[in-house]
Amino acid sequence: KRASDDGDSFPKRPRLEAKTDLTRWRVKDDDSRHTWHYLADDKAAAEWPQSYAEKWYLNLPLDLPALPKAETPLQAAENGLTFFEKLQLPSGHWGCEYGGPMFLLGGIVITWYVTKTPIPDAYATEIKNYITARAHPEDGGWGLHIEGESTVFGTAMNYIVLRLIGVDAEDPVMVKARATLHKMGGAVNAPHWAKFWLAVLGVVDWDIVNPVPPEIWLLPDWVPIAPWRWWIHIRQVFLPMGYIYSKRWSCEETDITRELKQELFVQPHAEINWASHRNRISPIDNYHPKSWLLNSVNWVLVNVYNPYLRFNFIKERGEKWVSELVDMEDANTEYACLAPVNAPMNTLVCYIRDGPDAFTTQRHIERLDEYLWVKDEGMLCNGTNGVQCWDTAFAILAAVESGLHVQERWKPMLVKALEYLDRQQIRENCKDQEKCYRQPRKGGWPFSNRDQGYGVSDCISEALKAVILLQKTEGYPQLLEDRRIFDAVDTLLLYQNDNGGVSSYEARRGGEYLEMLNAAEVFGRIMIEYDYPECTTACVTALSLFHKHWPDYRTKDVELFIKRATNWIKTNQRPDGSWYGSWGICFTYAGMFALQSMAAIGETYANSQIARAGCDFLISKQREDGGWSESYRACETMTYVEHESGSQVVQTAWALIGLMAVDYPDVAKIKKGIRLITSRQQANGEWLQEAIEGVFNKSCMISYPNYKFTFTIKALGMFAKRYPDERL
Ligand code: LAN
Repeated sequence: KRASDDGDSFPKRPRLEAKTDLTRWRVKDDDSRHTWHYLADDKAAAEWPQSYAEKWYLNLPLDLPALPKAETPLQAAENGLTFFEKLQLPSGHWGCEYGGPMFLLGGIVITWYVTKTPIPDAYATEIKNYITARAHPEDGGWGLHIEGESTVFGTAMNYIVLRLIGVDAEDPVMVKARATLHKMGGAVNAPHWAKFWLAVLGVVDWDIVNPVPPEIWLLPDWVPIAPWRWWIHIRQVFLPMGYIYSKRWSCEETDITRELKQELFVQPHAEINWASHRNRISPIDNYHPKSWLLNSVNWVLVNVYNPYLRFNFIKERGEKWVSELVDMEDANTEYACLAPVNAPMNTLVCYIRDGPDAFTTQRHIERLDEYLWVKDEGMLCNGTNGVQCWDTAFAILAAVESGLHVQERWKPMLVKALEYLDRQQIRENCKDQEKCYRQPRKGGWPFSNRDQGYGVSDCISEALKAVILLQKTEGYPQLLEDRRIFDAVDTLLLYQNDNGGVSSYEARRGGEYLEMLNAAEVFGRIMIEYDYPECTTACVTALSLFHKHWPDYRTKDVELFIKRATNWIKTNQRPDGSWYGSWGICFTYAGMFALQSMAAIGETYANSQIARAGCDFLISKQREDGGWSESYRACETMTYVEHESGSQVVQTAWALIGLMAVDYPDVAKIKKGIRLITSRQQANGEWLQEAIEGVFNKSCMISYPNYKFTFTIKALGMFAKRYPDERL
């Protein structure tokens, strides 16, 4: 009898059930390293009861009593906070699903499969359920993100995931998806990143993958296209990809991969001329077609460099340097990695290089679990290893904005949140930071948690504001001494670009010409850091607050930063008064931030043309019911688009915060928006999930489930502070 269905060295395939018992799922909060556990054993389940937060993530009934009906906006904020407090996790932060992208799970599941990692039955069952629930209702395929139309990328990757976890090829879900995949020309029409994973799995030949030479990392730093200049997410993906590409490593053939070879293509597998499909891509996937330059470079690499010039010593030097950089990324992130695209790739590098039992490989495999999340629809892959610091900072800011932080009632929750941010501040720079092309991070905060270890301009800013505001309030512990606040400021000041704008993870290092080398096809504007009104504003407001309390620390640098940043915000305003947002949807999100920048330098509706135009734009989009309702389509089309399902609480809160920040004078209009928010509040204080809130790379949507608390409460609190006598 065989030990497994795929050959002796493979673990047994998971057993798929129709569903798991959602009341048995628990999330372990190891100082915000989240892992999901299925407690099949009754005793274990009884000893570890499900918390409100877990029930809420899983959409199970919370059975909370109705709160006294809010008569004022402040009471509505308090009711909201009463509910939100129940979702705080033991380590003091707030967790959430962070789904949306539909191209991430494939990397993880393929990596599990090829590294022969057993997949727990409960995981496999809920992965099957999530992917099935998210199949396109008409054609049964999958898109780049949950709201998108089917693409070869999404369909091929999710089809493979389902097959690898044991779904039968003749299951109706698979039959329908396969028909859609075939209609789009089959997997040979997949974009580069999918072709890479298909080659790893051994279902295509490496000749179909456009070159990713690790030698590019040997270019001297002064070369304008050297990889250290690329946006961090692109360079950290191309790094491990280059190693694996260079090794042309593929998994041995198994029953499933043999079957996949028949299922994924419209041509007979044996007859496919792989090299001839290298540049084939379905038009739906081809968001950013490769430039003539990149196509020419690829041609030279494939036809001249690889066969004639790629001497072993160059190849080996490239591999060695890339392998060292992979190790540095692993060391700098405790094997968590930057995001779920490079995490499985680095895992695979360690597996290929160090073997299955090595610490590096095993540690990676453990940490991959932190990208997974369970909700009522099933198990998905989050866009990062969480939203911990980001959401926790906004939670504090919402409470402070409402003035609730001074009440004893809220101190325990807020002190826990402050202690969390205290522990999550990054305390050291990366070891040999110049060598691995990292900018100083000491004093910064990450988007998720400290293990991940990447400071982001606006994550540092929001966390810094939260810490300062609480620590400057009587009765709060002084956890961060001044030196640590200064460290944060020193790090923050490094993020400004030459034109005054601020980017995300690093200051810009290369020119826009680098987009000519964008090989990913599915995303636009990813090769370098750009300027963002959101990130720029967060820095402005944080530095302004800091400056108020420590006017003597680096006075000139701080003032100049603010001046240059707000000047950039002004030039970034569009003729209609709006700002385009890159990380939330879209003009509403960016408008809120940009107007806060204006407020920080004393520019208001009364005295500033910019602020007035910004307000007028927002007001022109207010709906009859008082709310706002921008759709994710606005991000793609770069024009304001209304959401088909009407006003959204998060959108409404964003618009109101922007308007109130610059003292928009017509209270009646603001009050109408506030009424919309309170009318949607449930008796237990919560707000229900509405349309998706976030975006990246213009085309990919992503969920921020906690925004419906943090921003609504903030808007209510701001209103209550400004108009204390207004009743609902
Ligand atoms: C995020 C999430 C947070 C976001 C904000 C802090 C909101 C923003 O203001 C700055 C940029 C940042 C940190 C950001 C960058 C890109 C991320 C990490 C994401 C949108 C979450 C997922 C995305 C990442 C690139 C997904 C993996 C995909 C690849 C193309 C590598």
